[in-house]
Amino acid sequence: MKSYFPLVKSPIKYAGPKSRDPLTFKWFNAKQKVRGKTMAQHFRFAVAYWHTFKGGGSDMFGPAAWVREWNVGSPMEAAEKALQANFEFCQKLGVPYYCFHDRDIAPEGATFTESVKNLETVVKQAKKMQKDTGIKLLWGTANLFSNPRYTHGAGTNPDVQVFAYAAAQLKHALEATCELGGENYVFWGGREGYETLLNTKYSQEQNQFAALLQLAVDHAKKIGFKGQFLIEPKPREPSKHQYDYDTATVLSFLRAHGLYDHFKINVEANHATLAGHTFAHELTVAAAENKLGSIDANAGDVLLGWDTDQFPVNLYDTATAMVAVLQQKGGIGSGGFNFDAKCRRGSNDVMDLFYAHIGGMDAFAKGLLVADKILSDKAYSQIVDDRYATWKSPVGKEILAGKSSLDKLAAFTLKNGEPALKSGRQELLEIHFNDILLSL
Ligand code: XUL
Ligand code: CO
Repeated sequence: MKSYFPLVKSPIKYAGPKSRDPLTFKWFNAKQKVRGKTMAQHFRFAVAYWHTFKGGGSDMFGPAAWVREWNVGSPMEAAEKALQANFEFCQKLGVPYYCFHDRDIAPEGATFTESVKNLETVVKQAKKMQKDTGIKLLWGTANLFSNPRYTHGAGTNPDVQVFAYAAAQLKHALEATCELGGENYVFWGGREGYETLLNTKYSQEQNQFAALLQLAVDHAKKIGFKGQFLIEPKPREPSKHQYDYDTATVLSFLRAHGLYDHFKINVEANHATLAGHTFAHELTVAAAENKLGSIDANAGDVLLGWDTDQFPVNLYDTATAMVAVLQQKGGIGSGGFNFDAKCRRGSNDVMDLFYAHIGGMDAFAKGLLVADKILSDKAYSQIVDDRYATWKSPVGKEILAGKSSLDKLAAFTLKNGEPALKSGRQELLEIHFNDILLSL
């Protein structure tokens, strides 16, 4: 069979931090145990199909610019070649999962029937390749945003016929995910938002979106899909305002619509920053409710400010992110880390795909090691614990147990007077953090 990556002769291996060979891992050591789990188990890395095999380096000032050997022939021929490239790439990179939108793996046809047929054909091919290679599907999703029919949204479209079309597409994407043993199914809001409130019935659209999610939950039951449903928040792009703004918004939406038990969050780093949060903030909010389901581990560019979907290289960001991830008991469960990232337009060589993924995996592996050290560092945790020490006193315990009253606290305040001013020790903690990061 044709090789699309002939320069990578054998799977990428761990060679340790001293290695200068760019086709080795310096930090990601699949078998190395951290907190009782191997790195492979912590990360469950996945390759994002859309950027890696369907991306062409396009940006808002220019169309696709990359020549890819798998992107030739009829749309269905190209689809099969891209699949082959995907499985070769995952195997050589040593990544156990991939993830896709329905329209990444199979082209949209001239009619709905043709689109369904295309998807079914490709799913059969993918199933065989999964069996041959052992590479698995982390998650599937439906592209309910690229086709012009979804301009005004999919689930939140004011036209019920578009809603029905989206639901029909979702049905087949969910069934494809189920057929391929996908471990999760993702909803990213795409165009589920508004451009102007002048033409928008806000609560009607919220109810519609909840109805779409409920239909998916019902259908999963019907077809025996046992995977985890995930929602990926994003505040804007392409819409001016997207309903799944951030993790806190999504969790409250799920609660309000009786969907809370069926969904977890897929946190994306670049979406967090678009929402004015750090990546670690979004992970922390999700993990606080044991709702951290999976991660799109990319990065934005502070100077550009839009969703640039870059590979992560900033060790401070990966370390603070992993501190947040490790807060969730049991880790990310059936989820994993995909990069949802693309090489820059200028990085047009297929080898850049390897460098980018290796760099991202290493950055997160190093982040995990740093996070583990931070969380086990007594000097560090003592400073944080000391800040909250007074909550262990009788008055603190009584408040948290719901047994206090404003009268009691007024009496307490009369007796104790003005609280002492205490330092938050931010700078000291920042020094500790860097000491650990640099010492590893
Ligand atoms: C878009 C984005 C999507 C989702 C999957 O910003 O992040 O690619 O990850 O639909
Ligand atoms: Co994403």
